[in-house]
Order: sequence, then structure tokens, then C-alpha cells
Amino acid sequence: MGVAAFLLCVLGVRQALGDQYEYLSSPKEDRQKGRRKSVFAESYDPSKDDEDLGKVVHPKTPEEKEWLIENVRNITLFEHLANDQTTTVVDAMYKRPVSEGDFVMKQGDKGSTFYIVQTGIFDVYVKDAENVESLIHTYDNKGSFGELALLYNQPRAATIVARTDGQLWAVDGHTFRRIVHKITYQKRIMYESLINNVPMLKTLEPYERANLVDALIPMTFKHNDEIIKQGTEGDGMYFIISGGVRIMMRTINNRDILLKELSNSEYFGELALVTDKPRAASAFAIGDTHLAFLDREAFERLLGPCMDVIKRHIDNYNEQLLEIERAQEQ
Ligand code: 1OR
Ligand code: 1OR
Repeated sequence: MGVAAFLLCVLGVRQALGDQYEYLSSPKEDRQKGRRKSVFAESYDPSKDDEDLGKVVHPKTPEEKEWLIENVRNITLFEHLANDQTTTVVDAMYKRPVSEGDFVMKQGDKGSTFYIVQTGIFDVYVKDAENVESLIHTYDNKGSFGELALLYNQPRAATIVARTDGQLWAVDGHTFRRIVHKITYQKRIMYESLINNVPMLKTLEPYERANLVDALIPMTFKHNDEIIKQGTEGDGMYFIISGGVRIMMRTINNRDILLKELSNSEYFGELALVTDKPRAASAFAIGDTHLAFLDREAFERLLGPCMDVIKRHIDNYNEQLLEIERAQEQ
């Protein structure tokens, strides 16, 4: 399961888990309560981080290293790690053999370790408000767990028990946080100016902007590359970081009309997401173009507060289209 989907799920049942889990309250709830939290609970300034300070290295065979590099890359939280950051995480990992029936962690305990499953079956149990424990998930010879307590500096959200003998790889909370915070921080710096320059994003609270930045995926296109194809299904929207984009529409008479040229800090691809219709036009890069992509799920989850502004912008499209048609008739 993706981390985003997983966090959403956690948000959904937060109520059932009781108040101690309010660390994952939604931005809207935070706003209503008149308080705001940073995305990460612990104060940490990665710009002041000395790379080599406190680096942990646990020796491994080349095969173990290879397996870990491959598998660390597949964990969503580590998706955007640079090679040296992957090496730091892999170096810091150590083997933790487990036997059938072992409790790897207990709900409510303080967390200090993140785990990757190499082999074995692990059951996840969560107690509800009435203290009734139920099996809510099973890791079957793959996956990773233990990130929530570390990221949000909160008690373990679940109990995890080994159903079979197995092998886990563990990494200490300090290394885990350092790396995850660092990439998140770098991304925030990178997108800060974008966020500040897109007018509609000004309506977002700082917490919401931080979540948005975390969800953006950088993409690069060369001159004339097709970014969006008219008539296809909409999978997300784009913000322009640098370069330009030509919006072209093919009419029923097979004529290509240039609708608009967009540049820095403008966005496109939102229409199909709002209307749930196929892409209304095609989009092509003008020169080397850097974009930030926001997938449909993140768009729906994060841009709710901007929806009025987005819809007003869409209303303008129709007026502009009428003007273009009128101009062509003359
Ligand atoms: P943690 O550090 O809180 C328990 O320690 C770990 O169990 C947790 O991080 C996650 O990595 C993992 N709810 C809470 N924690 C879960 C869940 C879960 N599944 C795995 N973990 N749910 C299951 C979602 C399919 C319930 C969602 C509300
Ligand atoms: P989409 O998801 O439909 C194509 O994918 C994108 O092109 C679309 O979202 C909009 O972001 C953009 N004017 C400006 N931009 C447009 C227009 C448009 N149509 C689509 N996009 N007009 C046409 C309205 C039907 C108005 C003419 C200037």
C-alpha cells in the first residue's frame, strides 16, 4: 500500500483510535481547532545537518547490500533518495531475525526503529476505543513498517506480531528521520517559490502547502514533447516551474487550434479532474520545461480549499473559447 493511501486510511480511523492519535488530524480539523502543526513533530533543521556526523555503518555481505538497495528504493518514503542517501540508509540497517510469535512492536509503546521485511509473515493488530484488538493488515514476505511513530513522534499505532519465523532489517529512528526529513526539506526549498507564485495556492494554510509540496513529483520535458493528449483520461495536473506549455485543441473538423501559451507558475490539466471528463486539449512543451505533477488522488485530497478559485478559472475558459470562435468567424 502507498504511504499516502495508508496515511489517508489512518486519518479515516483516527476517530476510532481515540484522542491519543490526533497527531494525524486533518488540516481542516486543525484549522477549526485554531492550531497548526508541522508535518513532522520533531524540530530538525537539515540545513545544519553535518552529513558524516553520527553516521552508522553495520557491515553486510555484497548480496545483502544489493538486496537492501533494491528494496529501500521501492519504499515510497525513500522514493526520491539520492544514491548517497540510499547508501546511508542501507549502511545503517542491521539484521533482526524473528521467531514465530515474537512481538516486534506493541501499540502505545515509544518507537525507535523502522523495519523492512525480508522474509516472514507479520500480522498488524489495532485496538479500538473499546480496547478490542483486531487484525487489520498482514505483511507477507514484503513491505515495511514502523514509520508513523518516528515521523510523528507518537506512540506505535499498532501491534505487530510474527506469524512465522522471519528476517527483518532494522534502521534506527535517528538515521531514518534524518534522511526522510532531509529529502522533504530539500523538496520544500525547491518548491517554495512555485507555491508562493501560484495565486490559487495562496489560499492554502502552511500545513496544507507542506503536504502539497510533499506530493509534487518533478517532471522534465523537451521542446514539443506531448505532456497531455486530448481525449485521454486525466491522471493529474501540472504546475510550470520553468519553460512553457502550448495548449492545443483539435476540433471536430480535425483542425488544431492554439488555445493558450502558459509560462512559469501557471497550471494546466485540472479541467479533466474537476469535470471528470477526458482531457479537453493537448499540451506540448515549449523548450526545456520543468513541471511539478500532482496526481489525481493528491489533487482531490489537497486542493479542496482551492476548488472555488479553480472553478472560476475554468469558467473563464468557456468565455475565452467563445471569443476565439467569434474571432474565427469574422
Ligand atoms: P508505527 O510506528 O505506528 C506500528 O508502528 C506500525 O504498523 C505503523 O507505524 C505502520 O507502519 C504499521 N494503522 C496503523 N499502523 C499500521 C497500519 C494501520 N498498518 C500498518 N501499520 N492500519 C492498516 C492499514 C491497512 C489501520 C489504518 C487505520
Ligand atoms: P485538461 O485536464 O482538460 C488539457 O487537459 C488542459 O488544457 C486542460 O485541463 C486545461 O488545463 C487546459 N483555455 C485554456 N486552457 C485550456 C482550455 C482553454 N481548455 C483546456 N485547457 N479553453 C478551452 C475550453 C474548452 C478556452 C480557450 C482559450
